[in-house]
Amino acid sequence: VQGKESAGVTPALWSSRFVFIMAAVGSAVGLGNIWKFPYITGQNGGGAFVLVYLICIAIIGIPIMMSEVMLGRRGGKSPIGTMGAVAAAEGRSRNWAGVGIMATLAAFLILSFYSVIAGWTMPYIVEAAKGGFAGIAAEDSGAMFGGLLASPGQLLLWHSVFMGLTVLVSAGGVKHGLERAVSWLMPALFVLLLILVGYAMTTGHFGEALVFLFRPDFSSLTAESILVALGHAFFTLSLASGAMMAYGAYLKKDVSIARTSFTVAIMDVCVALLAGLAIFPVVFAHGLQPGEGPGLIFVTLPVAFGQMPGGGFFATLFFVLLLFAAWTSSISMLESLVRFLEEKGVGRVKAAVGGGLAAWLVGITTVLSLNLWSDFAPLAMFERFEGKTLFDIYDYLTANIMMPLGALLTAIFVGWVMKPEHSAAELGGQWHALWHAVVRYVTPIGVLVIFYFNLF
Ligand code: ILE
Repeated sequence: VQGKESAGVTPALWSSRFVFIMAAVGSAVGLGNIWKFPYITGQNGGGAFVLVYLICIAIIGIPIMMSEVMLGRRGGKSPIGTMGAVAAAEGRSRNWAGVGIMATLAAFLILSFYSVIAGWTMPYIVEAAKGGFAGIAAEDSGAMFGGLLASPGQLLLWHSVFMGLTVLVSAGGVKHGLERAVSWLMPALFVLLLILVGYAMTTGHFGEALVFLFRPDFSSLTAESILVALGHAFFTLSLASGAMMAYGAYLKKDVSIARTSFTVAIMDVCVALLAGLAIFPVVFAHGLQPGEGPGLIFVTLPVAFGQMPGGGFFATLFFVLLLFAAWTSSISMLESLVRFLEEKGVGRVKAAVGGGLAAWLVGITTVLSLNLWSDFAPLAMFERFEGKTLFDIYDYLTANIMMPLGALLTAIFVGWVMKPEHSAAELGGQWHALWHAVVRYVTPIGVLVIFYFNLF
């Protein structure tokens, strides 16, 4: 099925395994690790949630990542094209392309709000560079963040800049630029997180944070928390959004998909845990609320930087790196749509601009749900969506419904529809049997059970 014949598209392959890992890590590591993981951990009670998240990554996320990269490499097209082509090659209905359509749609919706959140990093860079965090108290930091959210104009401005940056790279082709950017970005981010963790150790509340993050208290675990943990495993690894499938299409034949997927997942988890270790000691030291919500890192980190020697410098660097991490993720969210449009004969530049513009428009509704529309809960008639703004709904719909559903269908496809010889040809002997058993049974049953307990 190595069809690279699609209209005018000649994707260059990644030049090495290292480059693919960098691109995949660039996609995986983003706001999900540094912004979302800490705040949902705080909202869902800590340790037990973290444990479930780690289990979901290990037994559901990694096998699905292997599946998506494998399918992508086999199909060699956009996720929509790939699913249709691989299914047809198995003698099955091309309607399996629906899995690709849902992934592309999820990625589009995510991109729309991701860009708004990523935009927050830019006023923080400006503020940090001006030395605005020096000695800042927790209340003032909270007020500063509140001020940003209350301003639709500011949010729109930064959302527009961020979407522009995303389109810029996407239009030039992801391979170009990404290779070089990510290989220094990820190590730098890592080092900076370590410095932050080092600071967090001096707050006197590090032990408390360790207990919060790693001592499971199962009484705080609800069926919904488990679903959130599952959804986050997909979100943070960029699964069920076409990203890994699209990037897999550019992967050389001789690269081990299993080893590569492990590496990416481990790096992704490390960044998230480091972010948690950097943030929660500060939360406890300043009497902030772990369950504070999406503003958590934007309220806590300025306080930490404000007290650290050289804090202005480190804060600036941190928010710059966060911006870059979000950037290398957002371009992967646009990739499946752009590749699909390319296959339909639209030029890459047009496809990137068109896709980005549409996501930007939808993103405006997220901007508004943070202020003018903050009381607008369009699905309030359903108990589950009570008090949820449009932004909350996009987040819930993508991470908690579309991604688990997409992953479930992917598992069914590779576990039950695709012939094992075909997946073995891509995955190599060593891991194949274990992987196959997992995607056949563990993944589908796991996702179904979690869905079941959330519905009934
Ligand atoms: N995986 C990335 C993150 O965790 C993005 C998620 C692509 C949509 O931020």
